[in-house]
Amino acid sequence: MKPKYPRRLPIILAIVAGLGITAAAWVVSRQSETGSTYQPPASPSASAEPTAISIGRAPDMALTLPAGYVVHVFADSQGRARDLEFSPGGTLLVSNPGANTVTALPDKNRDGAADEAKVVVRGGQGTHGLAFYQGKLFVAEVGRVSRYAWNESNLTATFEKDLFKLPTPGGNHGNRTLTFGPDGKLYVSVGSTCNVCDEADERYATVLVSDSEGRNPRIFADGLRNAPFLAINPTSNEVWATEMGRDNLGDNIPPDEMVIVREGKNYGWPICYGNRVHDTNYDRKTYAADPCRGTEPPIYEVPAHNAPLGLAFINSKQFADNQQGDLLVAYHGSWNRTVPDGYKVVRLSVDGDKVTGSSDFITGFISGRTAAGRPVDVIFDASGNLFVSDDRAGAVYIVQKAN
Ligand SMILES: [Ca+2]
Ligand SMILES: [Ca+2]
Repeated sequence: MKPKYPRRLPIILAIVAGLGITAAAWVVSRQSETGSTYQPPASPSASAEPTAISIGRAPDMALTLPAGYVVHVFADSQGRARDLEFSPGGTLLVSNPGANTVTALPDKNRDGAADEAKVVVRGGQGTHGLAFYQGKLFVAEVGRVSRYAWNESNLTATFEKDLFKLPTPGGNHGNRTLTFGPDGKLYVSVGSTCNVCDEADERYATVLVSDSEGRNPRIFADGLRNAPFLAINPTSNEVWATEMGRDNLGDNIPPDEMVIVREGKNYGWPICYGNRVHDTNYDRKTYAADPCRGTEPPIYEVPAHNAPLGLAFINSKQFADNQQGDLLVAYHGSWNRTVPDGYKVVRLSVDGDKVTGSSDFITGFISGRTAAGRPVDVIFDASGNLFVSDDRAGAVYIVQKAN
């Protein structure tokens, strides 16, 4: 299509030259597509060029989203697709602890579907947690945190070193995750081995912290039965997490939780759950004072057994202004409930340190008692597209605002 105002191009190029080649190319391409005077964001990142609405196929199940959003399969045949992470150059990686692999899913032609699936890490035991820091890839297995050199142009990860060991065996909750704070601190979530028990190794049921080289790993917070995914709140720079309540107390207690993980705090497990409720089913001791009084309550109670996993703070032009800073959370779904519940992605309204409400964002992973999919992790790319992993369907979906 012929640009409407071709004489403007040299002027525009001169203006944007100081903003960098990426910005210039982006403005020119928007100009020639639309002929309009579209204003780019103030500082578009290298991978912020728009992605077309995905050419991927429809998911295996009929998913329902709010009006205007569409979902397609970005990649399939990914087995137990779990943790999602973007490389600094904008390549999506997904872990598969079933096969002990990390797979790169590049979309260089930006048609919203992975061009290929390239295994970049193979081996290990329970390969699950992914993070990038200063251009390096960090991987958490059941028993260790390791670092890899990352080559964006070849899509290769080369083992460099182990940072530190993690307690083994993993038991019931062996999927470790990790995230970096803006100050370079490395946080690692280590779930409990059991439903409810006293652990022999104090590193279980904690979030650990170390520096970015893995020096001096120590317990940051404890009493966390299984905080399966961590995310840094971009406003407060604090560590937010999902947290799974115990099983076998019936359909509706205890709640799962959203928590802010703070240094030195205890979150109650194994003797307390929910909002400082003493678990007298497990802990039969009597106390002079309430043993849960000094524990940290959740900031939000998720319905029992919904199994919240991955979480992402919304920072995407494809979401409304009043939803920026809210959370998207994947509810993996119940196994321990008479009527299955969860199996969806929700948006939690966030106001400062509080969650003020919940609304469904993606539903339809389950139909009756049959779940065709189970959402695990959620992540945005630089242009605000949302990606969701599904460890039952073995898929990664891309969610976009179509209008
Ligand atoms: Ca992730
Ligand atoms: Ca592609």
